[in-house]
Amino acid sequence: MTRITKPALDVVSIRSDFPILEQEVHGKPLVYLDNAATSQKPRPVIDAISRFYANTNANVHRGVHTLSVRSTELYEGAREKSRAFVNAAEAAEIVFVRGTTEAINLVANSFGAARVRAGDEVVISAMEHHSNIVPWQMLCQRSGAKLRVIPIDRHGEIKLDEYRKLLNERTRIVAVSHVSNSLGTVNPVDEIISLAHERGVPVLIDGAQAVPHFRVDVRALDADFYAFSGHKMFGPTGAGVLYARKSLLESLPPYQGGGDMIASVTFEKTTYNVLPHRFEAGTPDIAAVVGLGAAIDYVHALGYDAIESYENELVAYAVDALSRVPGVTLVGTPTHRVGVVSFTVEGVHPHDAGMILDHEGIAIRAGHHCTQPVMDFFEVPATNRASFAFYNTRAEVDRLVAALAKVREVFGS
Ligand code: C6P
Repeated sequence: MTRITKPALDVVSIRSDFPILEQEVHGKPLVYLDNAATSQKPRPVIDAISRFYANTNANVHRGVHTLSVRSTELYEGAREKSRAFVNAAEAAEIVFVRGTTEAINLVANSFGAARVRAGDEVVISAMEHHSNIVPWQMLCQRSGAKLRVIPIDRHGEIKLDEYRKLLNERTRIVAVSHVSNSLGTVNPVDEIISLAHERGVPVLIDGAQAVPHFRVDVRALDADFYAFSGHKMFGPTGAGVLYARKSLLESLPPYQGGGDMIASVTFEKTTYNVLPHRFEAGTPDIAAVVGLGAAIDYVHALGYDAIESYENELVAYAVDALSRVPGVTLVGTPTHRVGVVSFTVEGVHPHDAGMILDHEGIAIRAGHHCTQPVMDFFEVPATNRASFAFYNTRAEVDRLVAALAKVREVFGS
């Protein structure tokens, strides 16, 4: 008889990989619940970066000398890891960028210049991060196109019926988040993509808050563009990925000009490098890309099945515990949620709550989370946001809940 064992995470041992988690803040053990802003980095990632600078540092794609060859191997090795990570067909479809913001700006500029004209329409959703609003707004201002916004409901979910109605012969691109950073909603991106494709419209998915929590397969999704940041998935700041379908990428003009993106340059004419280098002008953040490769290895070693089942339980526990705290109201109650729980505390501004929690050693984010339209929709100036990673524990949720009692005590609410 085969026994199916539930994948488990050894969280005590995982936590020992993250040196930063060992410290105290204001005399209390740190509870880090701001993972959606940036995650912490495990020792193998920190070591990969310092090893790179200690042993290998040289520019990529430029030198015949040994260090440059090694550096290029590490950099291109990370590209192959990134390809496998999202199951892209070819490494040429992986463009290294600084992060999700740069990835979206790249597409809005390059795809925008090639394909978006006055009278055309760009569709986004009402729960987008500013990074997936402003670049499209700027494109619309430049081109005379119109920004159309899919509304959300009171649970914080996209209204698919309204989305269907927005798609038309003028739609040039759809850009939506896989997971909302302020509500935690997991959007039905497969359906969003297939509805757009029925009309021949390409789709960009902002995966910044997805890849830290579950496996993404760009081919199974049939995504045209998929963007994510390394620093939210246990890698360093400074390196992220734009996945772009090769046939699309081939048809797009370069985003920035400079070294490494060219094949030949004269004062009369420049010809461009092959993919993906055509979209990587200038010296990249090589060490960060190497660190991203190490982060991918780390996540693979834990396994997404184990990560998902652990986090699902943890976040369900947090939702339940927080919703029982008197005076606490959850903002966003989606059916399918990962990573994030936003809430308000009656009579207490989120910034004040955030400061008191900090004194208890608890790091959460308080603010609009770069999603001001979401705050407007829920008619709140800001929220408190606890965001989780696989190294967080139920005991930390309990600490948060206990500290919220203190918040209410201080404010007499
Ligand atoms: N959200 C947060 O605290 P960058 O800054 O380029 O790595 O990622 C931008 C970005 C894009 N999309 C989503 C869904 C995001 O959550 C973020 C970053 C952080 O929620 C910082 S504002």
